Amino acid sequence: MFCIQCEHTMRTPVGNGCSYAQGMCGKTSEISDLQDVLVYVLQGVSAYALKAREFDIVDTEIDSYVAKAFFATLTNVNFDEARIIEFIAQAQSHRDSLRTRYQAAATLAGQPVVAIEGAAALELDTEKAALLAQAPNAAVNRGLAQINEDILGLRLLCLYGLKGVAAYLEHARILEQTDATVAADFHKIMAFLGSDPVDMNALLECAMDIGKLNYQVMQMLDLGETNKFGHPAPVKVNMKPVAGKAILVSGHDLVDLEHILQQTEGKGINVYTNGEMLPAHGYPELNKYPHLVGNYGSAWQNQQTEFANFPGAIVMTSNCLIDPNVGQYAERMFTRSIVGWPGVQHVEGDDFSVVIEKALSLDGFSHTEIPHYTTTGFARNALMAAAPAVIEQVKAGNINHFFLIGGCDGDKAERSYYTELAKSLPKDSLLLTLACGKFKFNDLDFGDINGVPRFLDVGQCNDTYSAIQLALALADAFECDVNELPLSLILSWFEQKAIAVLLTLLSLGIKDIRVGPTAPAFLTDNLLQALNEMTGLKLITTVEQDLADCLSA
Ligand code: FS2
Ligand code: SF4
Repeated sequence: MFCIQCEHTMRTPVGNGCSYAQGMCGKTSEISDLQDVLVYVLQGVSAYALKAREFDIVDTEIDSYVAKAFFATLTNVNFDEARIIEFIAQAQSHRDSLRTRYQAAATLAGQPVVAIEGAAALELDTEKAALLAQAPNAAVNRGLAQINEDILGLRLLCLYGLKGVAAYLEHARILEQTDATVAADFHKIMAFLGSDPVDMNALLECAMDIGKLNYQVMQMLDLGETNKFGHPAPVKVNMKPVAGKAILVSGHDLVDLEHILQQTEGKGINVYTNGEMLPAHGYPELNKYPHLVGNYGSAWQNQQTEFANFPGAIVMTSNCLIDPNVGQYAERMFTRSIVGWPGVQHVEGDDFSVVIEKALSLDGFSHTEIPHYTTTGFARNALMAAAPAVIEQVKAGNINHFFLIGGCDGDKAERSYYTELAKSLPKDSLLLTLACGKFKFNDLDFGDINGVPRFLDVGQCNDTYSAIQLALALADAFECDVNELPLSLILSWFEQKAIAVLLTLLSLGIKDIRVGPTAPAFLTDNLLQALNEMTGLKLITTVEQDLADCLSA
């Protein structure tokens, strides 16, 4: 086992990365190895998807499958060995199908048939032992003896960034947003990474291409969500329980939430959002359901206590899932889509009866607590509607700085930096936030500046797209470059969606981003220095120092 993809990876004096019997997330070495084999086989699928395209053979089902299966290997998504083995078998069959069709088309056209080496040539038995035997060849640090740590670091930056893109592609697909050009670009990068590249410049270029691709995918996702559920509008969300039977919906998939809301209508069940699902309240087509009563709990790392105390059924629609056996709620938890945990019931299709039955069989909340509210819904349209008032207040000298403090949450003590930072912001500044990192401060009252709320929750991690639109609009209004705006981006990262988002911001030329709580362990000091020289990317330091630097820039 060698996995170094998230911020919680093991860091030891003799080397970084989870490499023993189990990762910090609870992923066993066998699951980790099987996931490596899956990713390697998927790189082979992409290699043939690309070759097939030379003869206009495009299989959209396989395009979607590659992204979906890749998503299953993201941190805190799928811990179910049987499901990973099934993904590998399907991937092989898709690769073989594309290869056969490509070979037939090339032969028919009288062109030489190219046999692709590496990942694309791997023939696997689907027995677990045989798959595990292949793990050293498929490991993400394969061939380390032939390359230096900087090349490995760049390969991993690209691989993990692309994994984040794959997750957003799958979210977009569920919302009926697919794009043949985007799929081709995705396969191209996937196949390139499967070829074990060694050229530093090509890898750096690839990282920027991944960022640009992710921008397009976030745009597709934004379109899918707003087409289906309307444009988010600012809304107050109760963070406290209401008496009655209950279902908790966590993760990013708004379509699942809609199905649950539809199927629980009139059944006396209250539905709550959790974690990254909180921004769902801003969407008119979801907020219209009166039994969507609020949000329960905070970010993923608090699941084991918060879910244990939730007296209803729990649905994980996507990341982040952690061991449900610790809090003994596995029997009232349900996974969806790419999510999996052995022994937790997996719901396929759109029928949530089993979840509803479970919720009805449980006690629910016995009493209603005094409400406490947060506000969400400041996505693209709401931000654009607020922009004239914001610009007016900037011109009047009442708003002097914008902070984007967002990204992933986590349980490390040093993440209190983000709470302290939010509390310490000057009163003439606005705070934009997104993703689950907002739970570090979204229960605080930030007040307003002459009617403009100081706290603006833009949405989920993928709604970085909306924040970018606001930055571009402000730059346009003030006739300057985005980097000349009084705007500071201070990000927290944990998993691979955050890497994809970071690459997007870097590929757009956004400079001087701060990231924490620690640097990705797969990036060497050389790479961090190179990125700093290219983009000004730096690590967070102390609240006092960073604030002083941001305000004097
Ligand atoms: Fe939070 Fe976890 Fe959005 Fe990340 S719920 S860290 O995967 O995706 O953010
Ligand atoms: Fe370790 Fe993170 Fe990989 Fe889990 S996902 S094994 S915690 S690096």
